[in-house]
Amino acid sequence: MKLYTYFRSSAAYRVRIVLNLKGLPCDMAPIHLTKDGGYQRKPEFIAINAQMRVPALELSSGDVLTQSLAIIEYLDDIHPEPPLLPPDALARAKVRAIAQIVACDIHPLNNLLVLQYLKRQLKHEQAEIDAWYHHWVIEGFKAIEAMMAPGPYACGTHVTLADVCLVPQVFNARRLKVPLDAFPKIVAADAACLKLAAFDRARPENQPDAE
Ligand SMILES: N[C@@H](CCC(=O)N[C@@H](CS)C(=O)NCC(=O)O)C(=O)O
Repeated sequence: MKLYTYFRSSAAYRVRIVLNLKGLPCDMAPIHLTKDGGYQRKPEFIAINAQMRVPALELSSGDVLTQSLAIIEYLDDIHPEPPLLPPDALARAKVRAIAQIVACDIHPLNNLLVLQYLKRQLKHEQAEIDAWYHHWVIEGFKAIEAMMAPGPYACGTHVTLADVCLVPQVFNARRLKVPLDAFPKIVAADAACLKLAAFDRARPENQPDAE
């Protein structure tokens, strides 16, 4: 398999964690999202993902999957061990709710494309863009903090999809200097996850394209 990735992309980071958790070998194909106008906009990559985003996962069959949650669900279907969701339906819904706060509510408002649009098209000042970013992370993290189970991980004693989504979002929040003091459970779950080799190897700074 080949993962089209960018070291700082939190959506690609989610997929890297899952590949590692499941012990799946995968070549990394870095797509630089900012250099030369962004390699995601070059015709070679548009042929891979018409949405011009990472991650995209090329399977050995030649099929290409896009959207991190769809990729992760596919990997979990094909390689069920270790599972990313608990067996019980109620517990599964709780895990998915945290994952979706990150993937559907926080990240789409704060990803690079949106921040660039605020700056380039709508001409907002950097301070306003930073305030936008902080606001949406803090709103989402407040809810997640209230929903989290006693640890060590986001939903209890096993790593789940909630952790897979949360850890990259915490990385991003730290990079953009969002204060995390009000979120001790999130900070603790992030630290617990990063002690695991699967999470550590997926970190942006441990990628071949890290800058
Ligand atoms: N919902 C998508 C989001 C993918 C996404 O927005 N990726 C960002 C990087 S985190 C990207 O490729 N942005 C392209 C750009 O900034 O032009 C997913 O979960 O895969």
